[in-house]
Amino acid sequence: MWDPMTPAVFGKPNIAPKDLFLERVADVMSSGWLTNNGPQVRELEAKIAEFLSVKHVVLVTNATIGLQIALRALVSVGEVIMPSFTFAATSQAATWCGYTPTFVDIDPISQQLDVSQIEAAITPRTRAILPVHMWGEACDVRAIQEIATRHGLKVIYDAAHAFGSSYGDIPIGGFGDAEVFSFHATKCFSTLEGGAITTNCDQTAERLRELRAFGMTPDGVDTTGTNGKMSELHAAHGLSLLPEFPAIVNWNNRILDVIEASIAGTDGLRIVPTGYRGRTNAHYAILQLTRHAEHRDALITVLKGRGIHCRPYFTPPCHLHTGFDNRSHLPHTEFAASSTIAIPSGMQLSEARAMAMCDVIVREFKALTSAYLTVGDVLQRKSA
Ligand code: T4K
Repeated sequence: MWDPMTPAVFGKPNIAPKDLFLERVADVMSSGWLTNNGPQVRELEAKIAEFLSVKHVVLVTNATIGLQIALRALVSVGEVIMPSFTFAATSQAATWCGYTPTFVDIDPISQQLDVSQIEAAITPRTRAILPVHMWGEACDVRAIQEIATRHGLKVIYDAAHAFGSSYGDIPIGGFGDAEVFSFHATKCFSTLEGGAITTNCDQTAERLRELRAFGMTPDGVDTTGTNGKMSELHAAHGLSLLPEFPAIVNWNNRILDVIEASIAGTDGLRIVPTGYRGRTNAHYAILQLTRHAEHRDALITVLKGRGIHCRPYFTPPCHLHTGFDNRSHLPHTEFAASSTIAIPSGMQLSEARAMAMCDVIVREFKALTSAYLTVGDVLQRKSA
């Protein structure tokens, strides 16, 4: 039985054990070294590099700044191919630095950039591909790299959702020219605000470190620099949470299995599939109304009243944001943006609570939509 008095919230942070965190906070405060590539930042960079089996980790203030720094380090100004079905940060990182996004539609099943559409979007001004490991699932990295190599393009992955996920057995972090993780409070692994750029290239790493700190180089100051440094207190949270992270991922996967099994078989609903290209951190449970999508927002409101706090994503999709040429039509993106709901998942749920939550979701969906049968529904029922 679902208890609405004990709500579940999409985006509930994974918080480090208080005693470990406060111990580190005390160390930082008494050390007198608070930011500017301090010891906590360097320790977290080294530990993440080992965890992801990647050569270089450059911690930054957040993934948005991380994407900007990675673009500036690797890509000359021009067009960047990316999905429109993503958080605003992906396209804003590019436009803020003067790049022009070229939006490509998604595959309707995975909700990831449709790789088969990349080549048609390449023009003489295209400089890079910026795919998103959507919902923590690895992109088709081999196919993307093959296209990029053939056309001389850089690849920067928006890996904001994908810390701890893998492509086969290979951790996300070492693909393309660089990958950018978000460690925002709502992410699977968090430094409250924060992010990391990862790369296996020594030269790129050096450039990323320079641009993160005002573009200061041994020869002078580069005007494309910014301040993207992570503070010691943010890194301290990450260091205190990292030992817990494998257990979090295991539990997330268990809960996502329960949610998938509980929703499966409900006509008109599905959980967006993950885990088919490798293991994911299973941080997101993404519900989609495959039919009756016009009731998405009503369903979110009803569920909120039942203590299940959800969030519609990504509405509006990037190509419809103010300032873009929003005459282009990306049908799968637009349908996903009107039909997708991020539901609570992970550490806040027991298996029994996950099942009870899904019962409520299914019941409320059926109650909302049964009053609105389409001709197709009626014919289907008659023939059943
Ligand atoms: N690329 C992609 C693909 C991304 O998804 C993101 C960020 C980025 C790049 C950029 O990363 P950062 O620059 O942020 O590092 C949230 C996050 O703020 C954002 O980081 C994240 N993606 C996005 C998917 O979700 P909002 O606008 O949905 O956040 P908000 O405030 O509505 O919170 C979402 C839910 O989390 C709510 O139900 C409440 C809950 N929550 C939130 C916070 C902040 C808590 O329970 N506690 C909290 O402290 O963007």
